[in-house]
Amino acid sequence: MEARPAIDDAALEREAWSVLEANRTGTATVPAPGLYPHQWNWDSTFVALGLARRDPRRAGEELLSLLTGQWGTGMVPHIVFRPALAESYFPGPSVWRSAGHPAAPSGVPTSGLTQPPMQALAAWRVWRHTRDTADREEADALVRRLHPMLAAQHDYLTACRDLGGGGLAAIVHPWESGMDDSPAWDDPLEALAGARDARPPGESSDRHPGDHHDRYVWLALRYRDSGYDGAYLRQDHPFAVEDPMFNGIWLASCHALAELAPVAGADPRPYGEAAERIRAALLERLWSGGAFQARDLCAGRLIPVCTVGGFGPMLDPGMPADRVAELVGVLESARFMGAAGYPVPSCEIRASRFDRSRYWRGPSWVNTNWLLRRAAALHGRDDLARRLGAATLRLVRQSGFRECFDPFDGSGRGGRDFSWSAALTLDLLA
Ligand code: 9YW
Repeated sequence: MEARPAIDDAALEREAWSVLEANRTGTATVPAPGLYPHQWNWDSTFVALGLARRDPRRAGEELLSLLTGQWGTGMVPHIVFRPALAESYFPGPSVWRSAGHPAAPSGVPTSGLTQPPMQALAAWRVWRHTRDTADREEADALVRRLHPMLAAQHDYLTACRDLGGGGLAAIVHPWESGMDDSPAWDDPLEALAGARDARPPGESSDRHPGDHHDRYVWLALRYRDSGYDGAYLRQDHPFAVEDPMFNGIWLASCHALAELAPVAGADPRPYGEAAERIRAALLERLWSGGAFQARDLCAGRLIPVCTVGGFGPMLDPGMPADRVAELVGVLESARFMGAAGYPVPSCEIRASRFDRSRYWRGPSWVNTNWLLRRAAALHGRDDLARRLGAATLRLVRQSGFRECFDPFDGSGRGGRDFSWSAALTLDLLA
């Protein structure tokens, strides 16, 4: 295992800023230049969340820059491409073909999928941290600019993604979860009939189990070939899953929109009502055996594997205390934190598909740790929040700003100099 010499807070902070400087391209921050050279949706939003207290202006620019990719439908794409590097990442703009689509922004190539809707949460945080300072007017002005775009994103999810008809948003591709290779998507992916090899020559398959990457591409092409059509998603698309993390984040963003609405001169009530509806739907549709699980709408059943995504609904301050207590029990048990030296494993350790080294199949991540720390604090679980923050700092001190980490020994996995690991560390150090 590669361990670094001890590093103090000041040095860690300097390193984090230099990663964010190196990964900056104009007004956007890319996740990790070699590996992911474009602007990714929730990556940028974690950068904004991490910088909200440290550099609110840059955080605001990051969000505005991401939203230049927003479609006329309100959908915020999961990748906004940098035209100069367009085909350096597969699948690039020539696969997504947003340029020919009437709802896509002109001159900004994007993917046709979305990612967890965290932007309102980030906008709220930027605003919250600047409202008592001299920059308050600037923060209010940012909210006035962002609010219509965030409202449109919210309306898109309500109108086009409630594929199960029960009040939750469905993801239509594993990439939309932000946790692409999670064991939670194995069964729905394996059930895809007719998926064929779509990998370009030379593309390695190490990143994904079996032929899942081929299936990702096949699924994306099917949706593209429908013209990114809403009716197609309802009637024919073979992957539709209600994910507790995606919906927990959506719920948290509804609360954020309710608080931001008056700043933008809008009515907060629809967002408060939406939050109530999503909470009720989460409890009715995804709660099972003391935890939240994802629902496979095509198979008509819950997916029986517990992942870090199952704690997403704790981001709702209104989640009933008895449910929070059960969730914290699972989180602290040997299924997750109790048996991990470096929490929080992305999949429960006892699952047959748990893999300590492979991305969302086991490793611990700075972004989900940060979200769970926030959720714990929201529910007055201060000791849990403190432990999550301290463990996350231990990971980056020991192994650097890696993409993810082995949950047992804390060694780094995936890309280096990863933006959200650096930005959220700055927030943890503040
Ligand atoms: C992909 C960029 C993205 C993240 C996801 C992570 C991975 C692979 O990288 O996805 O090709 O989109 O799973 O959360 O946004 O860092």
